[in-house]
Amino acid sequence: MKEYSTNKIRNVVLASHSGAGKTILCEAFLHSTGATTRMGKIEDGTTISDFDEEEIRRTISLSTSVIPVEYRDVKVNLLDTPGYTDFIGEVISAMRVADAAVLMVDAVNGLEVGTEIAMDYAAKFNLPRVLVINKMDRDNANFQKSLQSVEEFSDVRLIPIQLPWGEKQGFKGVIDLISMKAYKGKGESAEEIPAEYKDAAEEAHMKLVEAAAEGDDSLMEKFFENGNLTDEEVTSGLKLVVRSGGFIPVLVSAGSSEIGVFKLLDAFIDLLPSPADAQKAVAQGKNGEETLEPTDNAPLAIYVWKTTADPFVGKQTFFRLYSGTISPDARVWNQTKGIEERLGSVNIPRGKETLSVKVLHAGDICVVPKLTDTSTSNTLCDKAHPLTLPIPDYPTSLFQVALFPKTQADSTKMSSTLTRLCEEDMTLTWHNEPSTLQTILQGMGDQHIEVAIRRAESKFQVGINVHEPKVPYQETITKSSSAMYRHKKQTGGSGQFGEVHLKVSPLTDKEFDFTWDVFGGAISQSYSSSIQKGILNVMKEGVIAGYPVSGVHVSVFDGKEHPVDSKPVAFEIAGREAFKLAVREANPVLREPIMLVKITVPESAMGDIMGDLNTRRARIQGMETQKGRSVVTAYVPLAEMLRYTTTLRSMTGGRGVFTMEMDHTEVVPAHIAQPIIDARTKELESKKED
Ligand SMILES: Nc1nc2c(ncn2[C@@H]2O[C@H](COP(=O)(O)OP(=O)(O)OP(=O)(O)O)[C@@H](O)[C@H]2O)c(=O)[nH]1
Ligand SMILES: [Mg+2]
Repeated sequence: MKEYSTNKIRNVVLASHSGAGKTILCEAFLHSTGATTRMGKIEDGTTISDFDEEEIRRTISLSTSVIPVEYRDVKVNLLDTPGYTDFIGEVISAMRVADAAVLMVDAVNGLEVGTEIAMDYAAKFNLPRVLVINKMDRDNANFQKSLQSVEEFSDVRLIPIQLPWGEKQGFKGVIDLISMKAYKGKGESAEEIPAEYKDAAEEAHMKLVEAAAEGDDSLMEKFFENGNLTDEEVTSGLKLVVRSGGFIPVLVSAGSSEIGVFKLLDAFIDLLPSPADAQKAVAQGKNGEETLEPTDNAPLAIYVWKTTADPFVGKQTFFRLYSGTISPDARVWNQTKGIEERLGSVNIPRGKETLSVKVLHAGDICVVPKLTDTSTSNTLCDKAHPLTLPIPDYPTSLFQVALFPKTQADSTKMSSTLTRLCEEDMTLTWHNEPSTLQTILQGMGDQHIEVAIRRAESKFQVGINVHEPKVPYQETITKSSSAMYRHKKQTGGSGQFGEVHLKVSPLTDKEFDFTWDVFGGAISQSYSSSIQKGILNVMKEGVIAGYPVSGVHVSVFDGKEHPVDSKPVAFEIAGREAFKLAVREANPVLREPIMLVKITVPESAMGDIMGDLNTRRARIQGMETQKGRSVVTAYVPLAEMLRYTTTLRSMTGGRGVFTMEMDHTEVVPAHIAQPIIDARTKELESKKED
């Protein structure tokens, strides 16, 4: 691919609710600029952007693709993100490296929650924004209503710079309010605005000129003097107000019929900043913060925003070059990992394709193969000039599942596969839960998990079954109790004999304590470690419900031994059994993790949320409302929160979010504990029968 210098690049993230038409719009840009010879279709799985097997199967985007569009000697790197909320991590990573955001709404549906979330993130990243009202060709498309729905939500003013030329099946093209010309179809040539749109266009033009004048004091003066500005002045004023976040320009299109595409590209190129004049990135250097100059001769600074591992294609590392240049075979320093990496070829990604370049200039986005040790969010730089670029905050993934390998062969490959999948995705994590001995995968929602499991299967040939995870209950005792056990096997051969008397008492500040209180040498202290071993083994397995025992002090105070038949194993068994008996008599209970939960929802959903929390044994700690959003904090048992991600989403139409962290443990109420204990008793009995 052709080389593009810094000021000839635009890095633009496309973000919206699922289905607003981002992927097809990219397809339209590629087709209308001649990069492809035909438009791909979502339904046929033939788009450049959604090339992944799972994307094709589900007909939605699941990860961000880079679509470079070459137009007017500029390269617009479009980052086509997934709109489905489970994949918000992809949107965050893309926004991290974009200089501007194009937000989209479907002209029939108006503002939907996915676009609201995207708008919030774009504001958080301080990105200049434009809004595209797309699918103007659909039955029931309504420009004014869609615009209004966004205006009601947005803190930033919206200013149309185009009006639709017709609507629904009659959507012909766009009326450009800067040049005051009409553009049919793709927008190749200008014509007079049709008479019936003249008045509306005049009125909208004046509003636009006034908004543009706000960009600059000298423009404002001119505007007051003459009552108008030239096209160039309007564009330069708009550029400034868009960059300062003062206004969001509004455009219209119909991606699938390629209407308005050139005028969109014109707006991206004219109004959105190139890396040379975008907000500058800041990195942590040797002597504190350093502002990165987006030029070729500045010290090298690279942020890795995406990696993909594929056993066939190998590892691909996507990064943005913030400053400096790179060429094939360059050696770079991975500051995060403290290792040197050698880049092989340097390529521009376009969907799954990679187009090689000789030099990559500051500001560009590229992909390189085979950087085995570099992972997402790493910084690459010059070893002599170490830099670290900040990693954005990702939401904590709270949707958990327990994983079980389908076969023995799957079991040996499962953890390495999970590690690779999680390395690619900042919102996916896994761990082995010691208290339940389960392998836990955490993601943003059921779809996110499902996609990960399918990838494990199709890419890494690892079969995994998914279950609801066990709650990490703990068993503990609530009073002291003593018990004795005699283990005796003295028929034939070498015998076994050991007798242990012990006392268990509750311990609040520690998991376990053991004291040897045998007086007069009834049993030799040399058996102490065997007895302890027997006890610790039971503690792991549990006594009443199969969960680990904790908070117990054990005192061994008496016993008996046999001069010949006593041996360590006999005492291990006696210790184990005596402990079980003692625990059963010590009013054993289950304790459960109690989470501190913070739920943020639109105020109107508050009633439903509170009603639902009441059914979850929640203890409300606080409630406040600000700017139409309510925040509830509550203590809720983890057992009641396992599928809350899904519940909250359906109660709030996807507008609710929550966080939770383990706060303390509490005794499980008897009516809830009993069925758990009964189930375990049954399980043990059926094992005995086997
Ligand atoms: N009528 C009409 N349909 C469109 C237009 N653009 C896209 N579509 C259709 O709308 C559906 C969704 O389009 P996509 O491009 O996949 O939407 P997206 O925003 O990428 O969706 P996600 O990847 O899920 O976030 C597809 O069936 C498209 O064919 C348009 O301009 N007009
Ligand atoms: Mg898409």
